[in-house]
Amino acid sequence: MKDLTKMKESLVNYVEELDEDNSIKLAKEVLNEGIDPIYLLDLMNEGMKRVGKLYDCKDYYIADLIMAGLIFRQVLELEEMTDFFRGTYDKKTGKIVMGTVKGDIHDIGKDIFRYMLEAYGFDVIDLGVDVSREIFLKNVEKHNPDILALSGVLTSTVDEMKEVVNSLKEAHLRDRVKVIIGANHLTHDALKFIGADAFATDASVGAKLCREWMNAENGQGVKGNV
Ligand code: B12
Repeated sequence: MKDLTKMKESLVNYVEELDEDNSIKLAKEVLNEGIDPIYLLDLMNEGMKRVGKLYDCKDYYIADLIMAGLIFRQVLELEEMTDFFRGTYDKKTGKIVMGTVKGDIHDIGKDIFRYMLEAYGFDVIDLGVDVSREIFLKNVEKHNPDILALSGVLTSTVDEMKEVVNSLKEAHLRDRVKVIIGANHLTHDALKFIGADAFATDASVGAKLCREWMNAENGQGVKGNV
């Protein structure tokens, strides 16, 4: 019988130490032991937070952040993980346009959110990273989504998120789309400042909220024009 608690601790430590081989090997092992994939992401996130702290203290450098990102990405793309996120809904729940705002190239949290939405049966148009307000606007006009989701891991993205929402207002589109913003640093004050409808510091909380919005809108989670 394997000691799962010890395995989980070791996994966070391996990520912190940027030990690629052992992180991936152990991630596979804990999945085989039946750990919830969402919980595995939380463990990986804990390791990333420690990496971030080491970077803050100047013990780690940008190359170390890159390495941490690569390790997380490989775990996210393990077969067991992609199987877990594969959609089980045969009807389209709703349509979402999403992306990381201009000035920010972090995409792991955004991608986790996307996988969760896809698993819920959303039709997702992911615009990628470093997306300008003009591109967001163009795609809202083009796709007429139910929801616009903005990611911005850097604290400096708050102003850009506000500008995206302002662009929607100027184009008279704000009332036609719900806006959710997501990142660790977001707060109620930031939400108010930006003018979005909701914020989440956790992708799974955000994805659940989007599903609730759709259920409230049409009672069945299926949009008429999808
Ligand atoms: C890996 C990493 C990188 C990688 C990113 C690789 C990639 N493909 O994403 C690279 C090397 C590119 C990078 C670059 C930089 N980084 Co960096 N990076 C990190 C690190 C270590 C982990 C980020 C991560 O992937 N975490 C795991 C994922 C799952 O977490 P997440 O993205 O935050 O997502 C969670 C939530 O935010 C939320 N979420 C995210 N998006 C969305 C969207 C929606 C709609 C919802 C609902 C939820 C949601 O859900 C997720 C959890 O469930 C963090 C440290 C940390 N504490 O996070 C620093 C960190 C974010 N980086 C930081 C910095 C400073 C930088 C650089 C400026 C460094 C530099 N000098 O160049 C550049 C910025 C480049 C740019 N223009 O964007 C700082 C930011 C500080 C700040 N105050 O803004 C951090 C916090 C490190 C630190 N402590 O200093 N980085």
